[in-house]
Formats: sequence, structure tokens, C-alpha cells
Amino acid sequence: YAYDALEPSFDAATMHLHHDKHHQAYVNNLNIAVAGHSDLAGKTVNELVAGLSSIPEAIRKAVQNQGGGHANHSFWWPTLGKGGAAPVGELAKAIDAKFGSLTAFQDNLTDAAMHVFGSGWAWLVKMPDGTVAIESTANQDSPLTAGHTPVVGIDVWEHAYYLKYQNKRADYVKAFFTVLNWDYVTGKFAEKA
Ligand code: MN3
Repeated sequence: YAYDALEPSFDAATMHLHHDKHHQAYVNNLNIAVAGHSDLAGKTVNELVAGLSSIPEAIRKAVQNQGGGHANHSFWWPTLGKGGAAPVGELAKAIDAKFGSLTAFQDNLTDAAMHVFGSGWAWLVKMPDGTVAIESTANQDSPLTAGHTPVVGIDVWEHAYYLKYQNKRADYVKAFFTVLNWDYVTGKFAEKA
């Protein structure tokens, strides 16, 4: 989708900076970190962050930060857009089972997003047993490292919202729910079932 596709919730200038500068920097720095580690070359970024403990110590922190940044943003972009007002099918069932309602889920995720101190993410994740849960991660840590699969994520780094929303993270989080592509998220959840 175009940079202005999520206007007015997410403005085009923020999307340009976020995708072209911030996300690109994670990619560039990850490539620098893994250069010379030919054994890692065939792995996807999700495999790298999921297997963080087996990454050589000298580059583990770089893979955690830069690889996590690449993995988190690569996950995130396709979940944004216009598509569906609510989850359906298996995801709707899982959210209802855990939270009781879609509104209660949104309240819980909003709360998690508001309580991230500093930079990080709030997530709805799929647990190994198939249930869903809310968690937050610091910096660019990925839920994949703990064996949890991201389903919905909110980037609460200031780079995600400061240009348009300044310090008003609550307004940004509210806007996020208006550009969450439930059709896509629901489809991905069913795929991983
Ligand atoms: Mn970001």
C-alpha cells in the first residue's frame, strides 16, 4: 500500500520515516552484524530471533536488536490497512475465550501499550498451546524469542507516532485500531493453526 494509505490515522510523513529510515536501518545493521557468518546466511530473520540463544555471543545483541527490529516491522506492515472491522473464525473464538469480548481485548492491549516504559511493543500473541495472550517487549525484542507467535502488534517507539501525535500515545493507540487489518490478521492466524 501507499505511504498515505493509512491517512489520517497514520500520516504519510511518519510512514516514510518509519519504513524507509527506521526499518531500513535495522535491515542494514543486521546485514553488517551477520556478515562473515555464512552459517546464518540461509536463515530467515524470524529463525534468527527465534533461535537467539544459539547465535554466537559476539553478535547476539546485534541480532536481538537489529534482527528483532527487522522481524517486528516486517510482521507489522501487512497487518495495517483497511480490511474488516473484527476478527472472525478461530481468532474470534480465541479472543472471546481469553478476554470475553473484542472490546475487552482492545482495552487490554491498549493498557499494555500504555504501560510500555520507554521504547517497545505491545502484542497479542499465539501461545504454543493455541491460546492467545497479551504481552509487551522492550526495545525490539521479538515474542518469537520466547516461542510466542505475534498476531497483533503495536509499535510504541516514539518514532512510530511522535511526528503526528507528539506525546499523546493514547491517541496514537486509538488510531492504531482504526487501521488494523482484521481480515489479514485473521487469515494469518488460521494459517498458523
Ligand atoms: Mn518502529
